[in-house]
Amino acid sequence: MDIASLRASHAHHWSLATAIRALAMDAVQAANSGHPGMPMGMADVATVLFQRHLKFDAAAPHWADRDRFILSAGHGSALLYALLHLTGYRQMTLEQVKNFRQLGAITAGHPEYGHAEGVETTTGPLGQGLATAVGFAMAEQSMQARFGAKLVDHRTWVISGDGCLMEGISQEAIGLAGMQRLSKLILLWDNNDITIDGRVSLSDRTDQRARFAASGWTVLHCDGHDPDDIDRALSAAKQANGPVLVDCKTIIGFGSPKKADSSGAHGSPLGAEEIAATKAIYGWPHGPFVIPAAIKAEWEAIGARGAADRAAWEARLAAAAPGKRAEFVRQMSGEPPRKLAAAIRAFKKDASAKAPKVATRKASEMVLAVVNPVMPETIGGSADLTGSNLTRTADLGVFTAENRKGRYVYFGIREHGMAAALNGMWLHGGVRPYGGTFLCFVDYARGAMRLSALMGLPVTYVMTHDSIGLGEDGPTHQPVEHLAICRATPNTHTFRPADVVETAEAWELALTSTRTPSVLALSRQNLPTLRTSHSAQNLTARGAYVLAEAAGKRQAIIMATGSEVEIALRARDILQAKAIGTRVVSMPCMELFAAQDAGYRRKVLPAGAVRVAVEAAARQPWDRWLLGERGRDGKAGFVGMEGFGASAPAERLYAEFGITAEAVAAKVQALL
Ligand SMILES: Cc1ncc(C[n+]2csc(CCOP(=O)(O)OP(=O)(O)O)c2C)c(N)n1
Repeated sequence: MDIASLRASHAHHWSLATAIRALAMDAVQAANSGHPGMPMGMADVATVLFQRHLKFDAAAPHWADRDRFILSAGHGSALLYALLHLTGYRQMTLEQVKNFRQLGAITAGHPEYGHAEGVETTTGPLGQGLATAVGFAMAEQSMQARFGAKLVDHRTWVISGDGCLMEGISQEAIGLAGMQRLSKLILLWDNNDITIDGRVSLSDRTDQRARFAASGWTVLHCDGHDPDDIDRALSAAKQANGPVLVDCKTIIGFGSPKKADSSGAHGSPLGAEEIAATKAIYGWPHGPFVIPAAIKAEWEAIGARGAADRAAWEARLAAAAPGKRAEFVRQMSGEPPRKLAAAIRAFKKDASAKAPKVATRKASEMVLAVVNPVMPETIGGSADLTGSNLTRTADLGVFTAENRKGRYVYFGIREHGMAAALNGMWLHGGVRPYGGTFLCFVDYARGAMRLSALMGLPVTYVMTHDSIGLGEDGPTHQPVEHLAICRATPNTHTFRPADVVETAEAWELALTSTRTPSVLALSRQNLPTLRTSHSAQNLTARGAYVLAEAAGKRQAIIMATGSEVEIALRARDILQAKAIGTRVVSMPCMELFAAQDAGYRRKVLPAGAVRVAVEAAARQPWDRWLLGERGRDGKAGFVGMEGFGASAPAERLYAEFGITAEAVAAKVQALL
C-alpha cells in the first residue's frame, strides 16, 4: 500500500505510526548514528501489535503475565524506544529518546537488558533475540503447567529482520521451537529485502517461508504497511497450533524519497534535508521530537489498555492458595529455596565420608540428584550429549509438547540455540536453567554465553570432557583454549572442580548466583575425592584455598584445578620425600579468588616460594597467579598444553604432553 492511499484510508493509524517514524528519524539524526530504516519500515506492524494484540501495561513493566516483546533486529532500537516512550513507560522520557546512544542514557545503541524497563533482553548480535525468545516461550509453558493458566498465559512476540534469519542460530531456534510446538511464539519477519550490503539476493536465495514450514511452523503473510492486513495476520497467528512466522512485506526507510527500499536507509542518519522531505510526504509538519499532545494521549491510552487485565491477574494471584502464591513469587524472583543449602551440606558430608572415585561429570549428576527434587524451578538439558554430560536426573521428566511439566529438554545438536534458550528462560522468570555440552563446544555456544554474562543472567553451563583427559576422541574434542576464553569473559564464573566435594560447592554457587553465569568444567575421567574431611563452609566460594600445607619450610607452591589437582598432590609427595616443603593450592574458580581481599590472597599465595601451576590447558590465564601477586618470572613455571591434543587413551596423553607429577616436581626443583 502506498503512502497516499494509506493516509487517506487509515488516517488515525497513520498518525500513530508516523509518530514512531518521526521519533526514530529524529533520534538517529540527533545522535548522528543509528538505524532509521528498520523502525520506519516496521512502524505499521508495531503499531497494530501494540494497539490491538500485545498484552501489556506500560505502568507495570514487570507484570509477570505480560506478553513479551523482543526486538531481535536490535539495530532497530529506536523503534523500541519510541514505542516505550509513546506508550508511557515511566523511565522512557523524551529526554532519554533525545539522548539516544549517549553515555549514561538508557537508550543504548542496541537494546540492553537492565537499562530500561520494557527491554526484555539484550539484542544486537543478529539472531540472538529470536533464539532467546524460544526460551521465553518454553518458560511460559513450563510455568503454565506448574501454576495453571489463571496465573500464566501469555505470548512471546518477536521482530526479526533478514539478518536474524540468515544467521545460523536461527535454524537452531526454528528447529527447537517447531519441535516443541510453541504455539504462543509469533515471529514477525521484517521482510524488506535489504541488508547492509544491498539486496538480500546478493547473498541469499533461501525460501524462508518454506524453511519455517519445514520445521513445523505455521506461515502467514501480510502487507506490512496495511493495518487491516496486519491485523488479520496477527489475529490468525494467535489461533495457530505451533509457532508462527508472519512474513510482513515492508519497505525499509518507508517514505524517504531518496533512501526508501535501499541500504542507504539501513544504518545512517537520513540527514536534515531528507528528513524534511520525508516528513512532508508523511504530512507530519512537526519539528524534531515534537509529538502532538492528542497523538501522545492516544498512545498512552494504548499503553494503559492492559491495566484491567493486569488488575484482574493481580486479583487472581491474591486469591491463589498462600503456599502456591508464595512459591510463584519466589520462583519468579529467582531466589533459591531455603532447603538448598542443607541439601548441599548433607551431600558434601556424605561424599567426604564415602570418598567415591568418580568423574566430576558424574559428581555433577549426583549433586543434581539432590538439587532437582528441592528446586522445582530447575530446567536442565543437553545438546544431544545427555549420557555424556549426565545432566538428566531421574525425577525430571521430559519437557515436550505433550508434557509441559517435564523439566528435561532434549535440545538436539543445537549448542548455540540451547544457550540462547537458557538466557530466555531466566529472563522470562520462574526457571533456573542449565544446559550441557562438551567444553570444546563453548565455541558453538559462545555468542549466547557472552550475552548471559553481559546481561548478568545466572544460567549454568555444564561443560564436560574438559581436557585431553577425554582421551580417544582426540584434538577436535579436547579443549585447550576454552578455559582461557571463559575466564577472559567478564562477569563469568569458570569453575573447574577437583573432586565430588568441590563439584557440589560449585553447583551451590551457580544455583545461588544472582547475576553471574557459571561454567562448570567437568572431567570425563574418574578422580579421587580429595576433600575427605567435611567442612560445612563452601571453600570453593573463595576461589582458591590451601588444600595441602607444606611440611617443614615452605619452598614451593603448586597451583592446580580439576583433574590436575591430583597430579599436584602427587608432585607434592615426591617433593616432600626430598624434604622440599610444598603447598598445594586448589583453584577451582580464578574469578572468585581474584575477588577476595588482598589479605586472603596473600595468605594463599605468599611471596618467596617457587610457584608452579598445572592445568591441562593453555597457560594464559595463569600468568596473573604465577607472575603477579608477589610471584616472579624466574621462580614461576607452568605445566600444561602448548598446542592441540591428540587421539589416544587419556593416561597416554598425559604422559605424552608431560603433564605428570614427575614433570611438575622436576619443574619445581629446576626453579629452586
Ligand atoms: C551477528 C551479527 N553480525 C553482524 C551484525 C552487523 N549488522 C547489523 S544489522 C545488519 C544487517 C541486517 O539486515 P536486516 O536484518 O535485513 O536489517 P535491515 O537492513 O532490514 O534493517 C548487520 C550485518 C550484527 N549486528 N550481528
